[in-house]
Amino acid sequence: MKLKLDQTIVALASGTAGGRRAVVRFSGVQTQQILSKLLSGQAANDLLCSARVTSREAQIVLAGSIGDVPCRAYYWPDSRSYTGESAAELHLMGCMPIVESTIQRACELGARIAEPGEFTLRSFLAGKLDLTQAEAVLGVIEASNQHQLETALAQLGGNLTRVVRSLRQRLLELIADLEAGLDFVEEDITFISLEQLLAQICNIRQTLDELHHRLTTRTRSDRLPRCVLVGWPNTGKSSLLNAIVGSQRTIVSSLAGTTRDTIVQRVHVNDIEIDLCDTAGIEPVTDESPRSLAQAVLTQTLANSDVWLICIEATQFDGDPATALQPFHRLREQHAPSALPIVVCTQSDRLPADRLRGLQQAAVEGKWRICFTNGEFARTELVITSATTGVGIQQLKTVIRTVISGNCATDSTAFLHQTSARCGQCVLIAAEALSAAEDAARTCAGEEIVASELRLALDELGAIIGEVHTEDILGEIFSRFCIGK
Ligand SMILES: Nc1nc2c(ncn2[C@@H]2O[C@H](COP(=O)(O)OP(=O)(O)O)[C@@H](O)[C@H]2O)c(=O)[nH]1
Ligand SMILES: [Mg+2]
Repeated sequence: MKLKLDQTIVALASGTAGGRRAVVRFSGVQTQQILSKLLSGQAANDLLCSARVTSREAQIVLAGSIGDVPCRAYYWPDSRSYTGESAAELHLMGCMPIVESTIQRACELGARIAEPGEFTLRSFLAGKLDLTQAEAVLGVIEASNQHQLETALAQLGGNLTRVVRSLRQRLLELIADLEAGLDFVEEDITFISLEQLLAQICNIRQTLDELHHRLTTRTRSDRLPRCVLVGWPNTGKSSLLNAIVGSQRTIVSSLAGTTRDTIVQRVHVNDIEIDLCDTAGIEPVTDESPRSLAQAVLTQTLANSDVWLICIEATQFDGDPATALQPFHRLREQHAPSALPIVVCTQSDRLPADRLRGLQQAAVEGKWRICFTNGEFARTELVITSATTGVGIQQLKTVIRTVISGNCATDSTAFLHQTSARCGQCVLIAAEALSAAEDAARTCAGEEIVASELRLALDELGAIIGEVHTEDILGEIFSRFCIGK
């Protein structure tokens, strides 16, 4: 991406699908000059006058026309605009031939068509937004549900910026102390003691670790938490989905192998939305039949899910929990080691009363609270349900909600997937640099070495917000925008 900031750019900023109004956006040094030639009559004069009397207004609004077509012009004469330079918007009738001829005329008068994301790029370069906020602008544009919009707005509001800026400030102060010490090495003045230095490094390192955890938290913020029903054929997975949804969404049958494709249904569990997936039952088929293909689809769904509802039919609960869960344990290790398991007993209405009581007792005692991987306890209660009577359905929703809120990012602390993917590595390198700085300080390797490791961490954090950037990074981020944004 070439940065041609001396040129004035123009583009349609509203949709091309045709609305009542269209917005043509301008930015650059020639904005006022081009606009005054585009507008006819009094509006053009007013614009010239307002520009001559260097305006105290951040925004000037003019009613005018382009040829015979009435329009409204919003003009920002100076750096107080979104892009940090002279900028304008023409609000016209939403008629594409009028819009196109206006843009063409603007180009004849010296503007050029903006590249994708170029308005936001100029805003970034003018210091109005940092990179994480620029990505959030894209997140807002692309948001397709309330959850995504809230995540993008929180990031636009600076939830990541604030953490990174404060970390950089602390690093800068530390580096300043170290370098001041180096300047006065002859005089033997100490600006920071070794204990203070180690304590500060350790403190910053902790914040970085927390940030890394937030950036890589299980639920990727660009989609809803995903919950999959997994179990042997005929355990009642499809019936359970229907019971949770409250309608006949997926086919139920006593014939094993009825469900083949993954069925995804968006549902509310208490106050949040999730994607609930019904899948084929696990079965060992190796031929080329559709049932075998269904197993491949199942594997993919399992790998992409945050929560596994492990469905076991009520009459199968006699044996040892560890043995019953062993196959699921293996599957999870293989496909989704970080998925959160919840054990669900299905068809509980089929149990005689005494056996049901025994199972309820086992649930209360936590007998089915199983350790899944490497000592990491999946703190999951056994939830006893029946799709037929509706028993346990509300409890299951509550457990899903609790598991998700305990382990997945909420909107205000989550970051956009694009940002997390870009920044996770920077935070990791910064944390490693801090460890190296700590080692260097402990072994008295020299304050220059400690300072150079801290500078490395500083640069990595700078890359997150864009204080340190390359054209490649900018090109990658801004080329994903549409023209006009
Ligand atoms: N009594 C009883 N039968 C159920 C219940 N849930 C499912 N079934 C029956 O079990 C069979 C398999 O159900 P289905 O939901 O298709 O199981 P899937 O193969 O795991 O999706 C069907 O005949 C259902 O009517 C339940 O809660 N109680
Ligand atoms: Mg089914």
